[in-house]
Amino acid sequence: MEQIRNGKFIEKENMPSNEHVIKWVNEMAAMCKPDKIQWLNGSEKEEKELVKEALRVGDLIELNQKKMPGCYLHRSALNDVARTEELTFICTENKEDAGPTNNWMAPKEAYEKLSGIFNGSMRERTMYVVPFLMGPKGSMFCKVGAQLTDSVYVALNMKKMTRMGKIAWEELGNTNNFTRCLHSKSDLDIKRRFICHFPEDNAVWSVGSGYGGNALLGKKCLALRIASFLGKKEGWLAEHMLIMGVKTPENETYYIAAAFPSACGKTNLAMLIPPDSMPGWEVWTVGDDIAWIHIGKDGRLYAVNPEAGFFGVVPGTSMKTNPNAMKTLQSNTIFTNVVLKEDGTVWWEGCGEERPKKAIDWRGEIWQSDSMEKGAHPNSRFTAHVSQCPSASAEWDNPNGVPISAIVFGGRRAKVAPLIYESFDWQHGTFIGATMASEKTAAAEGKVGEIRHDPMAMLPFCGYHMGDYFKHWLEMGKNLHKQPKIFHVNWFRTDNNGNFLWPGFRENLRVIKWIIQRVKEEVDANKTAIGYVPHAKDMHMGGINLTENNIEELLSIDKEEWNEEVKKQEEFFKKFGDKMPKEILEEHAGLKERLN
Ligand code: GTP
Ligand code: SPV
Ligand code: MN
Repeated sequence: MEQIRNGKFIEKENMPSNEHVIKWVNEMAAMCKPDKIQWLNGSEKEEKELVKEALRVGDLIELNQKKMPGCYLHRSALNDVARTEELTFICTENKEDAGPTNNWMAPKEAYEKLSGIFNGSMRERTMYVVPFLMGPKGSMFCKVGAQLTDSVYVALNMKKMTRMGKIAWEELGNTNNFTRCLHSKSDLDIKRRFICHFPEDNAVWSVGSGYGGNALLGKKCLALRIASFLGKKEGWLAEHMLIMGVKTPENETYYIAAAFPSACGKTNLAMLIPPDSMPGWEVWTVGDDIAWIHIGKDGRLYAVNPEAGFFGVVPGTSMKTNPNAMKTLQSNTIFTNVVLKEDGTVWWEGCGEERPKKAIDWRGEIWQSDSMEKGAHPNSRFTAHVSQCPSASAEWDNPNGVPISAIVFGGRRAKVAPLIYESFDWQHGTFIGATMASEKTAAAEGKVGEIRHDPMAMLPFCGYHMGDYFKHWLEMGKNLHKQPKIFHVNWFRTDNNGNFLWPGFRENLRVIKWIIQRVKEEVDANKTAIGYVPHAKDMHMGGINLTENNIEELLSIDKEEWNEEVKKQEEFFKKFGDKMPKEILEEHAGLKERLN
C-alpha cells in the first residue's frame, strides 16, 4: 500500500486527478525518496490517525486529556526554535528584484543546492501531501497551495492553520495555479537549513527546520512573501496585520487592521476584552497575524485573514492579559516548547500560576525548582483553529472580506514613539509605516532588544524590493475612493526605571476608541511635527490608575530624540537608493523641517 515502485504511486486514495499536481508530486518524491506517500483529505478521522502517528514517532506528547481534551505537546530540536531570517532567501532571476532587505540566491543555484539536501531526505519517512487554501473558498482572495512534508507535526499544524484537504483540490480544478511548497526536516542541521522562495515560479522550498514560519509554508512563506509579490503584480496587499472588528456602544462596527512586528502584540489586540469602564464596547477577532487587502468596488479597502488558525506566542499569555487566548487553548491545541507539569498539563512564564515544583522544561529535561533557566522557550507557541476562539468574528470567513476604516502601525519602543499619533494623510501614513522601528524579539533568531527598522512590520516578509513595496503602498492609496486613516501606536514606552508607562493589553481599547473617534471626526487633536496627537482630555481615563500628567508623558514628543530618529531614517533610506519613492523622501524632509 502507498509504496512508490519505480517512481510511480500505487496508492491512489485521496489523489486528485489534476495532472500538474501528480507530475509535481512524482518529481519531488523521486528526489526526496520517501518510503510512503500519504495524500491528506482533511477529515477529522484522518487528523486522529495523524495524531496517533505523531505520538508513535514522538513528535507529540499526549497531555492530560481530562483537563485538556485534544491537547498535545511538541518539543522542537534545540537549534530550531524560531524563524531563521539569515537562512531565508528570495530567489528571483535578478538580484535587484529581491532588494536590499532580503537575502538573495539565484534560482538555479538555489534549486541545485537544495536538491542536494532534499535528495533522499525522506528515506524511511512518509511524505504527506497537504493541500490547503489560504483565504475563503471561491473568493477573490483565495489562493491554493500544496505542501509536501515529512513532518507529521507540520501536517497537523497545517490542518489547524489553513483550510486543509479536498476543498483545495476542488478549488484548483484542473488548473496549474497553486503554490508548490516543498518541505523536509531533513536532518535539522542548521548548516543545511534553507528557506527559499521562488516568487517567479510560485514555489517555496524549505529544508532543515521543523519550526513555525520556517516550516508551516502557508503562513509567512506563502501568505506574506509569495503573496506580497503577487499583490504587487495584481494590485493588492499582503500584510503582517491583525484584523479586528470593534463594536461601539452605538452598535456600529469598525474594522481595523494593525501591523506590529513579531511578538509585539497583534494576537493580544485582536482578542482584546474591553475594560469594565467601557460598557457596550466589543472586540471581534477576524485575524491575528496576516491580512490580504483588496480594493472593493466601492473604492474602499477590504481585508481577509487568509489563515484559519492561530500560531500564537505563549509566554505572557494569562487570564489577566489575554483571556480569549487562554480559552482558545483549553482544548484541541498543539503546544510547542512549553513546560510539562507532573499532572500532564502545561505551564509557562507569565501564565499567572506559580512555578511548578517538579516539571520538565521545553528541552525535555527535568526543570529544577532553583533553575535560573526559563522553563518555556520565549518563542513557545500554541496552535489552535479559529473556531476555538470565543471572540472569533462572524465575519472571519466572509468571502468579501471586511471594510477597513483604520490602519495602525506599531512597534516596541522604550523611547521616542508616543502612545498614539495619527498621520496627516495616506502618503504621510505610508512614510510612518516605512520608518517603523522596533526592538527585536524572540520570534526570530538574533539579539533580543536591539532596535531595527522594520517597515510595516514586513522587513522579514516582503517578497520583493522594499522600495517598490513603498511605491505600491502609495499607488494603492491613489486608487482608493475612501482612504482609511493611518495611525501609529506604541504600548511599550518605559520610564527611566524601565517600567512600562502604559498598562497595555485590554486598556489598549482606550487608544482604539480615540482612533474610531478620529475616523468619525468626533474629536480634534494636537497638530505636532510628527502628526496628530490626542489632547490628554480626550483619552478615556475612567477606571485606570493614570494621571493626566502620565498621559501627557505618554503622548510627549522629545525633539532631540526625534532629531536622532530622523537621522537614522535617513541612513536607513540610503539602502534603497533610487528605488526610494520621492514622496517618501518628501515626507522625510517635511518631518525634518517641522522638527526645527
Ligand atoms: P507574532 O505571533 O510573533 O507575530 O506576535 P504578535 O504580534 O501576535 O504578539 P503577541 O500578541 O503574541 O504578544 C507578544 C508578547 O507581547 C506577549 O508576551 C504579550 O504578553 C506581550 N504584549 C502584548 N500586548 C502587550 C501590551 O499591550 N503591553 C505589554 N506590556 N505587553 C504586551
Ligand atoms: C512571527 O514571527 O511573526 C510569527 C511566528 O507569527 S512564525 O509563524 O514563526 O513566523
Ligand atoms: Mn507574526
